[in-house]
Amino acid sequence: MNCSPRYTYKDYIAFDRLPHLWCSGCGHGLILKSVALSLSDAQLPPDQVVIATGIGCSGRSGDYVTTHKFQGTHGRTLAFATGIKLSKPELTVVCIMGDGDCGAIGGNHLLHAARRDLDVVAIVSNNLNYGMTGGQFSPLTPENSITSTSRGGKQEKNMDICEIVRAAGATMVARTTVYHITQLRKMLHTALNTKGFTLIEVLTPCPTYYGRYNKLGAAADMMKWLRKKVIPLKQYNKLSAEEKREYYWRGTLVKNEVSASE
Ligand SMILES: Cc1ncc(C[n+]2csc(CCOP(=O)(O)OP(=O)(O)O)c2C)c(N)n1
Ligand code: SF4
Repeated sequence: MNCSPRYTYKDYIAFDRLPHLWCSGCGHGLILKSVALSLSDAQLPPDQVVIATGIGCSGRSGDYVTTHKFQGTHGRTLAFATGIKLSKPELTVVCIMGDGDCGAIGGNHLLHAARRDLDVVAIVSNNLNYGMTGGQFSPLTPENSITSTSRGGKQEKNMDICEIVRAAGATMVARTTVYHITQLRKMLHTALNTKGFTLIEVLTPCPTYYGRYNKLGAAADMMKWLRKKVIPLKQYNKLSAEEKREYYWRGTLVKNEVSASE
């Protein structure tokens, strides 16, 4: 008997569209490969999957897949994804959005997608700024960060997109980073087997803008920065309020439903 999987991650990547347009050291490709790996883990036929993206560097992810794809207008991806899922419930819908796309202009759609708790996997590629338009700050940019629109440090408070989506009623909410790539693959696999709305926030480097403006070094240094800065949820919960301002948690914040794989 042949036990090898029918679909490998390569079946979901459009190799004829490469090379991609992302800068060297950008994390968006790692997120895309993790999505492809998790689709192969779930053995989903490419023609049963829709990758829906927004506008931004992360929004170009759909250019490099063999699945169905849809690129919505800036911030509106989840509204389109809702329509796709309602009209074709048999399809697996995965949205890939930037922190600006999903957290700023698309914030209202995010709230209502979570509230409707539709069976959609939403990934926020949080590179802490607007990459495509030149490194402006987004609601998810940490306080005091240097960006092209906060030359003296961002004065506004950071927004915790996971807490917001939890309050809105999502079935699953999780956060990790591209450094913790095995955790990301497992989270995606769980999300694909979960009925209801899932949000996975993935912290990822933008060495070209956020890293350069904040003197975080080259891409490899930014990966070490993610390793240090993003700690397990249990460890984070033991910190004082003051210490928490310096770190992100990673792990699963909410998982309301038993997944098919568990
Ligand atoms: C309605 C509208 N407003 C503004 C823009 C300009 N715009 C294009 S991409 C982008 C932000 C991209 O940042 P993010 O979503 O964080 O993705 P990244 O490029 O960092 O992956 C903006 C403001 C647009 N395309 N459409
Ligand atoms: S500008 Fe930033 S987010 Fe955009 S491709 Fe380059 S490194 Fe990636």
